[in-house]
Amino acid sequence: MFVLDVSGIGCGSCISKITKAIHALDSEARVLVDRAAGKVNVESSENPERVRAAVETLGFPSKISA
Ligand SMILES: [Cu+2]
Repeated sequence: MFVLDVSGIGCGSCISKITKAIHALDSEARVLVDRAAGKVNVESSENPERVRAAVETLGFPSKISA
């Protein structure tokens, strides 16, 4: 599992966009978005950097949480 710090998650629609983008990379991924904390927990064998880039492409500045 890895965690992304994601800015600008404003509403449920943002959450579903982010979730869909991650599922496009790995349909089996488990995605848990904590909107208040700006954290996206991802359980996936996909490369974290690829997932981060996919989320950022949607317009949400993202970094891999240390
Ligand atoms: Cu939104």
